[in-house]
Amino acid sequence: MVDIKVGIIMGSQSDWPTMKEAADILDELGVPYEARIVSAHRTPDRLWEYGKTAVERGLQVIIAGAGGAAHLPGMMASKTRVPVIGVPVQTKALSGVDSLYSILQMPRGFPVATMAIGGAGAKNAGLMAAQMLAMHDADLAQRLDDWRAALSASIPQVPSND
Ligand code: RP5
Repeated sequence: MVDIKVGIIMGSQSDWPTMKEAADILDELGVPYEARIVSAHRTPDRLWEYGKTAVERGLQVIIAGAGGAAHLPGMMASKTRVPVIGVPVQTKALSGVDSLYSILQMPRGFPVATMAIGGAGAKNAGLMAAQMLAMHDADLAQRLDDWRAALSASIPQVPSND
């Protein structure tokens, strides 16, 4: 059975195109994960159950994305000591600043590691989760080092006019 250490959760199906960026980079790095829709407002019992069982199920990091009144990452952080990385999903009305502030401004005692708004934040959340797991996984650490070196090598020194 595959050992799943990363949970990707999101408030709505509409968050998936953003959160898929986290899933894609984890795929690229060979990190197994699960993806679930867990809404703080629409499915609070599902949220509670997910948080209550996260440690015993072996999760080591949770990536939580939500938009608007984005309570999911903070509520998940209140329910489990598994580290939560929050991804503010870009919204139409307020461009994701609402999501950012909702996720970022946690009270003392219940931290959420908050990423940038949108796809860049989701991709960085996947990378951050992989980096956390790489602390105790030498093969993954090597894959991450290779990935980072390839990204650096892809950046030209001289700007192009094309
Ligand atoms: C939040 O409300 C979700 O995380 C989503 O970003 C936003 C809108 O949800 P839908 O109305 O598209 O389902 O709970």
